[in-house]
Amino acid sequence: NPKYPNRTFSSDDAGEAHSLKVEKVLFQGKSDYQDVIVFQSATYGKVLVLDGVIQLTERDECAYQEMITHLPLCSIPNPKKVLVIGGGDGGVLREVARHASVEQIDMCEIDKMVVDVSKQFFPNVAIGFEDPRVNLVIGDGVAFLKNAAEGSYDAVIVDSSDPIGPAKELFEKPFFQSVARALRPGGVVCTQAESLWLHIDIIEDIVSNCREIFKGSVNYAWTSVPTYPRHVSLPFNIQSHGVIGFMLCSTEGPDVDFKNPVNPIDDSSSKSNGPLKFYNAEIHSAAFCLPSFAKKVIESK
Ligand code: AAT
Repeated sequence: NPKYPNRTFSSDDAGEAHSLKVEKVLFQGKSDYQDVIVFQSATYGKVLVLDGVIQLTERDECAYQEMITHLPLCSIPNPKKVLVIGGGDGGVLREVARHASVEQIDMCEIDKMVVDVSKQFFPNVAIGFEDPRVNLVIGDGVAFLKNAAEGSYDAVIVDSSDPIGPAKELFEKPFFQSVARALRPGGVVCTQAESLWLHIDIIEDIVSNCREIFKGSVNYAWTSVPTYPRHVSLPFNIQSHGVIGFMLCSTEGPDVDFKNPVNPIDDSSSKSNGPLKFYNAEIHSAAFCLPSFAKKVIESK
């Protein structure tokens, strides 16, 4: 990656490895945008891999999908209109659907193959597509947001892959500007924001862009997802790292205090979508506590 010359996005030179054993490759395809693989792992169930990067495993997807969704949606009262960028597996939709106040869920995912593969191999994740409030658009999230009506969303969730390949622009300033434009005053965004341990320079860039653009509050949160965010070269070396972060920002308007959730989930959808496995109010607040080395970088921006 020319922008971050010291960052390794390949497993070959990472200098460390936490591995998953591949039992069987179940699907291998090439879409217009990326290589798509599904394999059966020995200990994490089925795994979805895009361009050599783990996107989800059956065992730990709950941590990521619940946190990226409920950190923003539990931070504002009565979210009604929600936009999801990426997230073609449907897991974030499944989580948004737990919020009874939500009336409309738009999703813009670039790659139809991800949606199809998820429906075929990950029915407990793709169940999110069955909610009648969902409108799925297959297209580029950058273009979708450029054309979105101003002030139209209460929350935008950017469930995107890493800043190489089709998701590159989702980490850049013009994209954040169009997110801010599409949000109502006091609206919130939550974006996938890499690992404190591996990508502090990328995080630093994202934070400084967000501080310029979002005039409400700007926060970084993180959680543990054992299989993130590392890379795969079959048949060996399924590497993971264990930590993933989120950028949470609000636009100017009613104050949003992300650290103190105001909108607990009335989990009436748990019958169809299964119970929450990871998220709770304590872990919500705890996610914003940063290690000292990260505080220095993030709070000085
Ligand atoms: N919930 C699963 C986790 C993901 S999925 C990321 C999704 O973003 C993929 O389906 C990919 O096709 C989609 N995507 C990538 N670029 C774009 C774009 N420009 N517009 C719309 N969708 C896009 C993320 C896992 C994070 C892994 C951390 N290393």
